[in-house]
Amino acid sequence: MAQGRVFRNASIATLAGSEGLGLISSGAIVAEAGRIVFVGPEAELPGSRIAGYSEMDCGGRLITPGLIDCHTHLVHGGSRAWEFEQRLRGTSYAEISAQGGGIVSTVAATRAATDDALMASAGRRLDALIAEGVTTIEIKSGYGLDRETELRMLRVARALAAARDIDVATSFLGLHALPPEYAGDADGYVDHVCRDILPMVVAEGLADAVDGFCESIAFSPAQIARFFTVARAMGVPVKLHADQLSNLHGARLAAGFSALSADHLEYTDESGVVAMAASGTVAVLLPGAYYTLRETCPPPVGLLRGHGVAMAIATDCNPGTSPMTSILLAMNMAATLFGLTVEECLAGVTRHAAAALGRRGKIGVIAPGAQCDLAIWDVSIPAELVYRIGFNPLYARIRRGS
Ligand code: DI6
Ligand code: FE
Repeated sequence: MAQGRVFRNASIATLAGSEGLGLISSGAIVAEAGRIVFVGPEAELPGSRIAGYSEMDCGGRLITPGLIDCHTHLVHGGSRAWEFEQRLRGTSYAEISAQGGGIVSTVAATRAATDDALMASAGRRLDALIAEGVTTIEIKSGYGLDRETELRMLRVARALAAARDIDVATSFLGLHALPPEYAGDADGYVDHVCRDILPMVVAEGLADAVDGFCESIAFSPAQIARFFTVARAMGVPVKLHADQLSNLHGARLAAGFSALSADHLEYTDESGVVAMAASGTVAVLLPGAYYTLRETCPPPVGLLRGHGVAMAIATDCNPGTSPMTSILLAMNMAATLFGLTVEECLAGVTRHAAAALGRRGKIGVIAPGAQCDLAIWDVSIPAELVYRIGFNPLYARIRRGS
């Protein structure tokens, strides 16, 4: 069977158990038709089954599951570098907004961009993540805020999956910010999203989940709940930007809708963490935004750990608050800024990131039945993946077995 493939002579972090890295030294992996059929010590390789399979000698290198960036705003027009420069000069965020900066400037740039321009700029960012061993990425809409541009953003995200060697999960972030046309009428905009945009997104199969931004500068818990109720009735799972800048009990709200994930969580309290534990909602930590905003209140990692809430880590790649296209740096920041262990960091970009996308066990683990997405690293121990800053030790990236 020509499509069979064997990876041997490797140290393997399977991430397959419920805890730890699941390390196998002197290990091997067998893939058939893009799926893993065996992982274990080389001595246990099923000899007759793999006769004639193509082999790769990994030279003792470390293999992890292909990495998963489970929260990005990769598709957007323009840049906010000028705004960054202004802030360095001491201009406040409010002044910048008054000058037409902030999210609305990205909305204007995204609406004005052609599909080709959106593909090209997102493609360059995507290539940076692919070069670090990312094999699945989540991409949100949310910089269109009108029907045409939201649909375009999601179509571009889907098209990126065909243009590159990567799996893309899409989220319809309809409630990201209030578009200028609806200034002073947030409820009217929520109605419009629920009635006129979401049904078209669903009919075209453009979203694997919906997302919202629950914050005083964005949408209220009641508005988010209205949107989530409609989405759930249509069978679409939900995710939420929750408690990033203040505690509006977004984590609890998300858990009440059995959200796949609640993301950010800087201001989440114990009742939110308890609710997430009960609903199996994954906590997605976004240290790039925390760093960029020079936040001082980190997410409640001790509580999340204590209540057994799975923690994922993502780049939050967006032009305003996290202009970051490195999942390795996100891991380093999660360790240094939030106190995650090496094992937690690696689980955060593999097993738990998969769960945040509703793909638990299908990706993000090296186990029989999972998709054979692998990252092979020129490192001697797993900690090296978290410890270096600005260095990429990827040796090879395997997607669906090849
Ligand atoms: N949280 C954020 O930090 C950003 N969006 C969100 O939901 C801000 C995005 C931007 O400034 O463009
Ligand atoms: Fe975000």
